[in-house]
Amino acid sequence: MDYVNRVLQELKEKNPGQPEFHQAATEVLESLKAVIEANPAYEKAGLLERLVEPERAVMFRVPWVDDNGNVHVNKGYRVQFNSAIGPYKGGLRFHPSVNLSIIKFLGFEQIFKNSLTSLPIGGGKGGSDFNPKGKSDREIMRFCQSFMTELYRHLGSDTDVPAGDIGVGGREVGYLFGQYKRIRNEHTGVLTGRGLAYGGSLVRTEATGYGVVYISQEALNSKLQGSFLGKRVVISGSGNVAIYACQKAQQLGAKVVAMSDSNGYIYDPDGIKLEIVKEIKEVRRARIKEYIEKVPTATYKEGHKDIWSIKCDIALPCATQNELDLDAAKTLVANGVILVAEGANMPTTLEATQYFLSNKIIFLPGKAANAGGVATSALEMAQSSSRIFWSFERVDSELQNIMVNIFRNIDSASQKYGYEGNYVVGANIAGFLKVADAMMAQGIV
Ligand code: NDP
Ligand code: 2IT
Repeated sequence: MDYVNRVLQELKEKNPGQPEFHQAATEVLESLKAVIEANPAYEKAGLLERLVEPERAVMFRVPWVDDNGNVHVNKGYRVQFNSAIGPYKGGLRFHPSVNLSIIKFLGFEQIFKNSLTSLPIGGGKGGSDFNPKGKSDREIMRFCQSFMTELYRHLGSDTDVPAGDIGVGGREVGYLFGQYKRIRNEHTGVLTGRGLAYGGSLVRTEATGYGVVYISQEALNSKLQGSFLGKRVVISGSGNVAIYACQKAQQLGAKVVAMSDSNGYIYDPDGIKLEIVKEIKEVRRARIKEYIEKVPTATYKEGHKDIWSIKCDIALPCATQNELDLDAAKTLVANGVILVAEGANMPTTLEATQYFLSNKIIFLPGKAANAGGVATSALEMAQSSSRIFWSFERVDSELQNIMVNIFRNIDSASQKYGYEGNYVVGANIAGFLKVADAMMAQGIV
């Protein structure tokens, strides 16, 4: 059995019951075969065995008291996966589905994504099975304070720097930061996605969604001499990533016709009115279904998966993992989709990914397409360290450059290794090589 398959088999044996982690590791390792076989030194150094084992994983109790005085206990996680090229960096997810498998898949992906940004950040991820839906502000605050009361000892602006993800946005980062500062008596860049009044960066809120569109625009331009102008776009989700992907796509002249939340999706053939979505989802944290009360010409359907049945040129899955399966991919291709870019982490199943690739659809995997968020987090870290903050235009232009360069790097890696146009292979190889160089240089650690 070859080295890659042996490591994958051992990984599955040693980590039973972690299907999302197996899925992410399988996708990455299988696409690295060409570089692994060309470099026997990697096997001698046990590089892959080390790469798939987190440097550290902490799991902890998060007790909190609700508004009625009832005690609750949630699970807390932080997986510090790889620090070869910089401090651990990656978001925190608060969602009832969170478990060790999900945090490990996210942390593993983050290693290669962060490497692709070209900035000095390692990979990590954390979160909790806490469900923020329906909780009061004070409950959210007490939960965040309890979560940080354990997590703080594992963090530091040069050690591990968390940020947001599903269920964790500006409000949660604020409460987490307040508790960190109180315990440590230090005002440092230990979390990103902070408010502008206390060390945050302009554009961080918009960065992931904008980045998805910037890299898609570059791919359309360089491969098809095309652009977003006049394109029909479907975006799943209506959270941070989806909203700002919609905003940038609209600014570039696209018509976004559908968005969703975990209950269902809205279809607005005249083009989504984003201010209404923002008011429902950002301000009131309500259900997207309410959109049709404001826009009677739009329709709502229960169940979020059918959103991919809507005809579009560009599909941007921006909700969650495995939300786009083989059936959805077949429908999208039959309806003439030309580009799919993953705003979410691993939204496309392995079978659906293969289907897009074999049908020559431009497919931009999450670790490239959604890297704009963490890249801008690294720009926030740079601004915090220098204690000087940049204009919106400066951060936005750095973000655009980073996304264009990521596309060029994954495109040239795909060509160099004989997989032209396969950006899954291109992104995995380009992201891996820098991490591998750093790990080889640092010895068996
Ligand atoms: P948010 O919490 O802001 O929004 C998540 C959106 O996805 C909501 O509309 C939510 O619906 C929907 N959603 C969540 N879980 C499910 C589910 N199980 N099934 C269907 N829909 C679901 O999160 P973000 O926008 O920040 O994150 C979205 C994706 O982007 C995630 O995969 C995240 O890992 C990824 N990502 C985020 C980055 C960031 O900077 N925030 C950076 C890079 C990637 P509802 O309102 O009903 O819960
Ligand atoms: O998946 C991701 O890249 C994020 N949730 C953002 C991480 C970060 O540190 O900004």
